[in-house]
Amino acid sequence: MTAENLLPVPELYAPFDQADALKLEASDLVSWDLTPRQICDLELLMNGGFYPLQGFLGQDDYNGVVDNMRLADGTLWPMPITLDVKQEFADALKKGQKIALRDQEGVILATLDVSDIYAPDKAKEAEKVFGADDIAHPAVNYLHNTAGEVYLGGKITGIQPAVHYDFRARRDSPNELRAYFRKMGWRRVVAFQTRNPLHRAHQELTFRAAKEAQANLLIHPVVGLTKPGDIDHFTRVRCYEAVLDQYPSSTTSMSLLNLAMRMAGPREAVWHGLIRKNHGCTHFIVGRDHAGPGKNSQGEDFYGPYDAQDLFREHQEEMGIEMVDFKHMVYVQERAQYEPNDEIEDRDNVTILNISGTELRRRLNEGLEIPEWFSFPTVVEELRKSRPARANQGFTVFFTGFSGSGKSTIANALMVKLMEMGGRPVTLLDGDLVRKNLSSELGFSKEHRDLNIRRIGYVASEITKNGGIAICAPIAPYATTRRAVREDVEAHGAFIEVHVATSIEECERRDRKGLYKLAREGKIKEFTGISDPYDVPENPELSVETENVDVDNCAHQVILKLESMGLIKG
Ligand code: PPS
Repeated sequence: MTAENLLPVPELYAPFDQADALKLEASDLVSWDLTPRQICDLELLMNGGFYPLQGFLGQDDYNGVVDNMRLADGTLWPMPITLDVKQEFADALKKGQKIALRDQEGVILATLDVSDIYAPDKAKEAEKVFGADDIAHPAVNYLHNTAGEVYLGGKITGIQPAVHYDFRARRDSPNELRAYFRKMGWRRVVAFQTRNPLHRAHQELTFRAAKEAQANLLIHPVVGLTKPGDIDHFTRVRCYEAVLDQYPSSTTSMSLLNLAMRMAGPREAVWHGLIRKNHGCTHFIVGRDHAGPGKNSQGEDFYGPYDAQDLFREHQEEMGIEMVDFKHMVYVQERAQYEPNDEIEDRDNVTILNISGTELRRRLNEGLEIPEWFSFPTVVEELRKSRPARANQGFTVFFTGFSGSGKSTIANALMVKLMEMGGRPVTLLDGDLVRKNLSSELGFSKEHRDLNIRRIGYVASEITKNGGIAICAPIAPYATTRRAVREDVEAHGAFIEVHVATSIEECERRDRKGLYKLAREGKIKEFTGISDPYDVPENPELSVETENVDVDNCAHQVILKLESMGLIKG
């Protein structure tokens, strides 16, 4: 490996003395408010983390990357870095126009010279880049349900980096890291990518990887966007800081990477490698199921466990960064140490211990012991602070069903029962109440219904985050919107979807509010179940039948479900 890793990587910022003038000029341009994912991408474009990209991909580069992981000029690049926008925004643009890119507070971070405006084939992108057009994959779900319909491509001129107020001293651009390695005389550096807290096994394997590669170690965790449901980066960084003391001093460093992960397994591993090369690293640890997205909608893994290592190995020479393959470390009780699982020769005579990620979550959720051989007490303490046992966490019960199905009545009964138990504040976000207080300007088009449900989801996720119980009872007819709410809530606590499965015939027969009659007469348009769709929940946590069961019993079924999930104590 040459010392090329110590030289600066090109950045896309405007020269220092021109930035103010550019900013002034940019304030008159049409501007696009970047999404959180686009802000992460822009930061790495501007600071050279995505070198050799010069901006968001134009159509030829995009096609090349999707089809064969190469830019139009043949350069290896596995991930489409695209600026997705809404159709209306794109319709008002012309090729050759310059636009301003703003962060979520309205600060102008860069300008884009729009060279390409194109509609991607999203199904093809999903198949080729993520391996399947299946929205169980978080990036495919994002592609279809969050990303805009049109992509803009073109060169970026950076005006200022995105501002971060948290862990400022721990964030480094590629050139800042290169300068640090130069100063420390680190010519060989092995990077460890992670989106999870580090426990003893990780500490052991990273230390071994560094020894094996005769390199220094860079712990390089992702703090941009990771997989929905992951532990938040604030908690993780405090955990990493607690582990850093465990490495021999001055051999190891940590820096935070503001990357928006896609969970694309093999392609993601190659992408991670290129990003680490740009950050001055010479080696990169690739593990089993690197950046794996979990199971597909058939319950199978999206990628084979070693696909990422295979693809990386195939390209590592061209990439200029070497793979160190991750060993699966397990604890051998008799020798009180971690050892690579496949190197234990006397396995019939020793006790091999391991705690999986799922088992760890269970122990945290149930407040059970986490042994010292598994993790460091300081790490466990941090985790327990942010993830108390389930019985003390907030959660959301989300009722969905036709108008007049009994949602509100059951939700009210549930609220009273939970208030009788005490311990956590309970808030009811009933459909009618929300429409009066939060969504009074909205009607019943798909767009308005989605907005209404996203508002409910936002409030519920805030309540859940702060340890309360949110009970929601809207119709919520669209599965994709319910899924989005689930994701918002599950970042902070449990989400229990309850389908109030009263048939449309029964709701119409009851017609409590007289609305079905009006809907049949065409006096109310877009009425759910009559002249508007309802996606029946496929996998709700609970489905209650109201036709032969009374309200008290339905509410009790929910209580039993909550007990079985450990959310309330029996
Ligand atoms: S949605 O789709 O989730 O946004 O609906 P929601 O906010 O729960 O509001 C449903 C209540 O509004 C009344 N209503 C209608 N429902 C469905 N379709 C149409 N077009 C409509 N117009 C008015 C109806 O009384 C619903 O109350 P519930 O409590 O569900 O019976």
